[in-house]
Amino acid sequence: MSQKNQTLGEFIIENQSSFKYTSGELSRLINSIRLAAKVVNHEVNKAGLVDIIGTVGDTNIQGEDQQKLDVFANETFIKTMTKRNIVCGIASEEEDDFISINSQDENHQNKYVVLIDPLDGSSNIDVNVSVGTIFSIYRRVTPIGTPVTLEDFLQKGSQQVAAGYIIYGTSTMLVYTTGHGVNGFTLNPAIGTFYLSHPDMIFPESGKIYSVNEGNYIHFPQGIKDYIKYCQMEEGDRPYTSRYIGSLVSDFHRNMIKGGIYMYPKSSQNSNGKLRLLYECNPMAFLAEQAKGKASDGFKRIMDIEPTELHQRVPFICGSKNMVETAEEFMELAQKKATSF
Ligand code: AHM
Ligand code: MG
Repeated sequence: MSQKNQTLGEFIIENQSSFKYTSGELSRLINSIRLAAKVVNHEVNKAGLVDIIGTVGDTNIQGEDQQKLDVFANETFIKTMTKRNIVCGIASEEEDDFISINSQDENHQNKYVVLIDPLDGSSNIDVNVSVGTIFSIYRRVTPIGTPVTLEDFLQKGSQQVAAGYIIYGTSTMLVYTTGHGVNGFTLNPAIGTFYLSHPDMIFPESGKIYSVNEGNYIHFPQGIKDYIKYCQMEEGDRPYTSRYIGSLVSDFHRNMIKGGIYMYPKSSQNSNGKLRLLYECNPMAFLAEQAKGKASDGFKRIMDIEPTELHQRVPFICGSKNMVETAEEFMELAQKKATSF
C-alpha cells in the first residue's frame, strides 16, 4: 500500500508488480528519469544567478561553456538514459530526428522508447517562473534487438505505458502514471529525495479556472470564442477565474489540484495550434485521464489521434471532465452553425 512520505524509490519497487510486464525495466527507466530530474533541477535553480556566474556563451570557472538550460536539460535526459542502457530509442522536442540506441549491439534487449520535452515553457526561465519536463513511454512495436524505426514513436497516446512531468516550481515535483492512477512526489532538496506528497491525484469533475492565451482571442475558432464568453458570463458558478502561466506543466498541475481547463486551440495563424502531440499533448492526456479528467482536440480524444510525424502539432483542450465536455459542445455547435449556411 502506498503511503504518504514514502520515497519515490520505495514506491517504484512496491508498485513494480502491478505493472503487467514486470521485468524491472520500466522501474529502472523511471529511476533514471528521477536522477536526471535532480540534475536539471539543480541547474534550473541556479538560473537566477546567471548574471553572477556568467551568461550563455561564457566559459565558467571549470572551463566549461555555459549552456542554455533547455539544451542542458535535453543533453542531461538523453545522456542519463543512454549511458544507463535503459531504452532502445529516444525522441526529443529539441532534436530533429529520433535517436536509436545500441542499434549495433545484437544483445540489446531494451523494449521501451521515450519521448521527451526536456524543458517546456523555457521562455519563462529568465523571469523566474516555473518550467517543466514532460515524458512519455511506449513499448516498441518493431522486434527487440533491431534498430528502432519511426513506427516505434508514431504510436497513439492510448498505447502509452507511462507518462509524467517534473515541475521545477516553488518546490520541485515529479508526477507520473503507469496506468494505475496519478501520484505526485515532492523533492526534499536538502537530501535530494522525492517523497510521495500527492497520492492518487484526481481532477475535480468541474472547476472554476480557465487557462488560455487570451491575447490570441481574435484568431481563435468561433467555438472557443463562445466558450470563453461562457466562462466569463455571470450565471450559476460563473464567471470563472482566468489563470494562465504560459507553462503547460504549471497550468495543468494547478488545474488538476484546483479544478480547471487548459486550452491551446488552433488559430487563424497556427492551423493546428502550438503544442506537440507526442511530446506534450499525449503524456498530459494520459495523466489527465488517469486523474479522471479529459483531453480533447475540441472534437475527439487526444489519445485516439493517429500520429503521422514526430513533431506534429494538435489543438489541445484538457482538464476537468465537465469543463472539457462543455468546451467540446461549444465547438460542435459552432461547427454546425458554420456548415448550415
Ligand atoms: P515550448 O515547448 O516552446 O516551451 O512551448 C510550449 C509552451 C507551453 O508550456 C505553454 O502552455 C505555451 O507554450 C505558451 O504559449 P504562448 O506563449 O503562445 O501562450
Ligand atoms: Mg514544449
